[in-house]
Amino acid sequence: MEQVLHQINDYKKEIAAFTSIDDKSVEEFRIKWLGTKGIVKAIMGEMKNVPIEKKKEFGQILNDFKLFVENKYESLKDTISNQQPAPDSYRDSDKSDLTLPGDTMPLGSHHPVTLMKNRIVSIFQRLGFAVAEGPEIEDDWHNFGALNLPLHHPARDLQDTFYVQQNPDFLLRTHTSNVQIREMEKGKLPIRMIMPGRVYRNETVSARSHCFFHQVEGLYIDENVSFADLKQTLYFFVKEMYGKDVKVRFRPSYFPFTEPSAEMDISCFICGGEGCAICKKTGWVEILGCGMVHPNVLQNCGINPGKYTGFAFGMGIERPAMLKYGINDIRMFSENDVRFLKQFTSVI
Ligand code: 2NM
Repeated sequence: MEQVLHQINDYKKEIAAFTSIDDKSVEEFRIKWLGTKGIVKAIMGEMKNVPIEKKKEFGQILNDFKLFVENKYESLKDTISNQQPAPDSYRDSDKSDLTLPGDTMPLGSHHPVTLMKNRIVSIFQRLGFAVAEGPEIEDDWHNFGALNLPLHHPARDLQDTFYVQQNPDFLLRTHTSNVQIREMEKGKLPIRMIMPGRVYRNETVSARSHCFFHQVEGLYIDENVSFADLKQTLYFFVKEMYGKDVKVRFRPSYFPFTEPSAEMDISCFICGGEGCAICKKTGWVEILGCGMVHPNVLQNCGINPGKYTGFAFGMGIERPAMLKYGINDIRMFSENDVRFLKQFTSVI
């Protein structure tokens, strides 16, 4: 028993000297002293070896010891929970590894239609074209009338054009030419502008065509603008867009708003002109329509066709984007499937 009393005194010294730095060491303290296999439990076991007349005295000592350990444990817990968390990260610098790389930021991406539009627009900007935009809900005059489309032209048909149901004087523009008309009406000449934007056609949606898509149109009006200017401008565009080895051809065409009118093909950039599915074995791919602005259109916008001439052109954005990025269904562009969109991360 003498021995046990000595032991208890040694334990008390050890416990009194103990300090903790964190939750973990406090828990280790509890397990060591107060756990089910701990020292306090073991010492209590000594009671059975104590002679009956000493039990009261010894029991008191053991109880005191147990209380002593429990109080220490409670005060250790208090010290830890009273420790304030560091108010900011550099107070923590002894625990943080400042040489670690920072967290990566999630990157967004540009939509492939935006990517293609930006490529087209920036080529014309380098030639001095400014960018203009206009309304997608338009009146009949700016979408059709001013563009020399006769009243019963099939494009005006409900079959092809979305009219606003509550007020059929308004429609969803079928091309961005409405912006050209609005710029010409302002009467500030010369005009050298390109007009990118969304347009709407009442078509059955399929993998190849959609009821809305995007266009870039261009307009250049000044004194003495000729078809040669049109051709050289478009040659420059094709060279910048598709490379210097691509061949170009113009085919005569018809649009009510241009005279003469043409469609422009480039040698197939998939097969190089050998003939493939993209060019339908012709070796040529149509990329845009163009022409000299019809004198009636100039007149409609208050521009004197005896003094001024101009050229205009228009091209779609989705089809070249599909060819460039290998997209085989036009509906992908408007489904907003993140798995599709995030493939364009870091593309500029
Ligand atoms: C095209 C093709 C040819 C065009 C003409 C005009 C305007 F307003 F000046 F008359 N704007 N856009 C035009 C000409 C558009 O797209 C295939």
